[in-house]
Amino acid sequence: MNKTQEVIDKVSQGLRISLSEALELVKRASIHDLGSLAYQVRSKLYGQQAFYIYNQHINYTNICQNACRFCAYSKSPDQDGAYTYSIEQIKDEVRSRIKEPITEIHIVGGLNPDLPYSYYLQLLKSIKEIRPDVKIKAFTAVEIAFLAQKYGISPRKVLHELHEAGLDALPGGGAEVFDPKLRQKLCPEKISGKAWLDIHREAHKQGIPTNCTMLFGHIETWEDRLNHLQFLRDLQDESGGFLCFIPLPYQPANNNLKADGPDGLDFLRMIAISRIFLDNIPHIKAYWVFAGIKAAQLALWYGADDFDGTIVEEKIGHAAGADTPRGLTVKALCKLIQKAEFTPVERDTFFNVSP
Ligand code: V47
Ligand code: SF4
Repeated sequence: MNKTQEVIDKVSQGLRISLSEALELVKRASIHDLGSLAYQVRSKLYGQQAFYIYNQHINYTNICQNACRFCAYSKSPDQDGAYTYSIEQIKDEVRSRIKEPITEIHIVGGLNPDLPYSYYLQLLKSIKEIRPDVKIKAFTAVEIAFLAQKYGISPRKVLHELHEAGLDALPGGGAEVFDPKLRQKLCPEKISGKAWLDIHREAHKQGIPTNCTMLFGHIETWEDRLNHLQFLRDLQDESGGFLCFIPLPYQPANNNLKADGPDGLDFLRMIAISRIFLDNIPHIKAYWVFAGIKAAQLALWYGADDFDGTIVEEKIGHAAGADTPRGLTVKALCKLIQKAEFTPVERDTFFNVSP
């Protein structure tokens, strides 16, 4: 039996594969074999269910002291289009959709040195006053590290205080690719991969679940991608706090990184190997905003089980050229999932499904 078939058999038997076996699969298995294997794994877990969430995105500021080369969203304070929402403006955003049955508000922003620490606590508290039942998934590990460093508080205390103020989960952004040499080229000012992992480990310790991501399809190799996944799998073995992995396809417009972004087959291979390799992370998200709606539908057949949500209104991917809508209605989202021959199932932030 050839080596690729041995690895396929191992996965079919529900066994964990090593990094070198995963490399063998992505490099040698046909897209059909890889997809059908990942589909087998996802359907053992969830059958034909595909999850979605009724959510709202708020990007509170685009002012950022970092200048990641792939980022088209960040601005310096004096640049045209730079903005920061006041707490009142955030409250208005939340109130403007109060009649909709939103269950999650997803909040991320740039590293704006002019915002006081109290802004972050107030933001969470104000939202919870208006919508006590909503879950808030906010602030990437990069924002947590920024607050800790700027205000001389440990990341542990920052997480604890934000949690007390209403934070329910952390989104997975800021992970990019963990390899230090690549990070130096992509985002030299950003916290290291180790620091990103340490903050997620600490969040998990405090009972705050988190998501994880990888930005792919730019200058990295398959070896870099799988090393990144290995770090995530190892931390999950230790702490168990990751809910979902989101491979983020690089969007190439309006930024300083000269790369094309992944094509459709590369995207599907990435989704499939994520489902196969990350055997301890419950969910794999096909983030339709970055992937494109049609590729996200296909991804459900290649190992993904989550479609994210209604969003309204995404700014980070769209600044970098994403040509998807800025949001979708629940009706449209469900129709897309059904047309892909899956059953839409609404979930909350923690992937609980209402009976
Ligand atoms: O951290 C920035 C990435 C992330 C580009 O946790 C880019 O449920 C592609 O993390 N092309 C933010 N990606 C988005 C994110 C996310 C999105 C949806 C759901 C969740 C979740 C998390 O976007 C950033 C960065 O890695 N990003 N620029 C770009 N040009
Ligand atoms: Fe700032 Fe995040 Fe953009 Fe990097 S990716 S420049 S940290 S907003």
